[in-house]
Amino acid sequence: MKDPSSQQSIVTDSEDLPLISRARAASDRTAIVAPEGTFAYRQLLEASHRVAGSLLAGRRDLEETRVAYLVPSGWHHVAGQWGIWRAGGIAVPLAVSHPPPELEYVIQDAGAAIVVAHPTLTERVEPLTSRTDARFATTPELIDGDLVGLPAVDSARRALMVYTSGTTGRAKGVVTTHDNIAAQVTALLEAWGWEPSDRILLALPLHHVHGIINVLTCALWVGATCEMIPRFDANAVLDRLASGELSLFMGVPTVYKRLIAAWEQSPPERQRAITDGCRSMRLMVSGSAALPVSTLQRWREISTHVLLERYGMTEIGMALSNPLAGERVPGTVGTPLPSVEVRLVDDHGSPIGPERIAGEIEVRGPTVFREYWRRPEATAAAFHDGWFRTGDLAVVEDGRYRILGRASVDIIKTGGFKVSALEIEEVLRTHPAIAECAVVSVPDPEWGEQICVAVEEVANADLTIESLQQWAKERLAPYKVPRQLQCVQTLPRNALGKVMKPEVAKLFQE
Ligand code: MLC
Ligand code: AMP
Repeated sequence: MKDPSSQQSIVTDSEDLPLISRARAASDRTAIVAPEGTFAYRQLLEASHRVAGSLLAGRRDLEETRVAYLVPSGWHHVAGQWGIWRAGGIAVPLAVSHPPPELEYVIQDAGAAIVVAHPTLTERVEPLTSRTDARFATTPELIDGDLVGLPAVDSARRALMVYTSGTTGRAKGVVTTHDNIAAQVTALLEAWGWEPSDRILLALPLHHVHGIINVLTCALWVGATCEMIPRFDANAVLDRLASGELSLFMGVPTVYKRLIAAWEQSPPERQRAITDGCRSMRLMVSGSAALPVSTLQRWREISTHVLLERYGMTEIGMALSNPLAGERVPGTVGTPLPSVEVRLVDDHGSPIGPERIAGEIEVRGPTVFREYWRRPEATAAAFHDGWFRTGDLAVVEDGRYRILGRASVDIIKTGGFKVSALEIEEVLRTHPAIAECAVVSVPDPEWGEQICVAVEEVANADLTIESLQQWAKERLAPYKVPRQLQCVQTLPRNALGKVMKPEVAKLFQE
């Protein structure tokens, strides 16, 4: 591997994505602090240039080739992601927590022509590429590439594809362009007052926008420092908060629940150090799922911070946010971010005028994604008069939005991850003991919602939650695995034979 700190001059290339030109201006500042070491912007520019050279392998431009990459949060991840962009490719992040069938689905659906893995994850993903024509490469090989001329990448081009679950079919690739990403990032930089002097800890996964956009890309866009840990660990995060070296932190509500629990288990001296460290920070943000007011209050006692809650979605980046300065009202998600238009509509799609009437949130503006990958019908159905239909219900109170829930019972948010009940059912129906099943969620203090499944068994089956979980873990992401099982004679159905999900949910609430 080439020494990433080498001073060798970088071959000038013609591309000028803002992220890259801004990084040039930040040259000697620290970009990344990761398990592999500490890296300046200059080193990130060089490493990603080499990655781009390797990916190009003699071509002038990847021309929106999908490059799927399975790389833990850290230096190789960032160098890889930037390298894909600089070579003109579309970055398709794979989740390090996913079992092979989920990875294979994304690789195939995206039509990835190149699959990249960190050496520690080669075994999980390389066999999958042998079943497609995809080229396989490891990150050290890529970072060892040559400094060749790079293509001019137009910012209107597709940049990123994040897979997200919906109410129909399997997960869809949400395609955002470089322009979309720029709009999403600059809205947050302005609203949350990002500065080059900021230092943020990234403890979220890098296959979703919360980690990719709000934390990593915002930090690197502004010339700030992003500290990366390979996976969330409450005590490791508390140690960093206690250091007093961070200025920003962002997490989902489950992360704050975990931090509260770990703080409560700490000796008084450590508790004081954590509180002091937090006091010296300028902002802590929560999002991706509803923040319970009790969590906000407890974290305020511990950290002195009123968490800034905001609302967003993979397709639109962030849309609504409580203010950086000014009152943050618990239970609300504030007002539209810069450049984002938000409205509420009724069941007929008509905009709702007066306050205090609930409606579906629709969003318009430069932050909104381009398309679902290779699904023109689903893309068309997601828009209404040029507005993106979020499927979330809200009400406006005193000018601030309050999220009420989702229009569909089949969308579940657990630990900040969105999952589709229908997608889980499809997989569970292939279990030999399951004749029919219905997946629902119940409220859960730690995870927000917990996944439950009611099952009609085949004759003489003896299904247990343990055996089902073991089976499901090999096929589904860990956060999609059901936590409770009820075996029933027949699922509750209406006169048309449709399973009544609210009745199923009652089986688990009793
Ligand atoms: C994991 N476990 C769960 C679970 N997830 N149990 C119930 N419900 C879930 N959802 C179990 C595992 O099976 C395992 O059990 C144990 O918990 C530890 O698993 P883990 O994978 O190590 O979990 P952990 O790292 O502790 O995860 C907690 C977490 C994680 C909060 C760090 O859920 C997380 O990273 N969430 C963030 C998701 C996110 O980034 N969402 C943003 C989407 S974008 P066992 O028995 O096997 O030990 C978006 C837009 C926006 O929403 O607005 O931001
Ligand atoms: P995802 O599709 O994974 O990007 O998740 C987006 C969904 O998360 C939204 O459609 C909402 O349902 C939910 N969400 C995000 N932020 C919040 C929030 N602050 N409060 C309630 N729900 C939220």
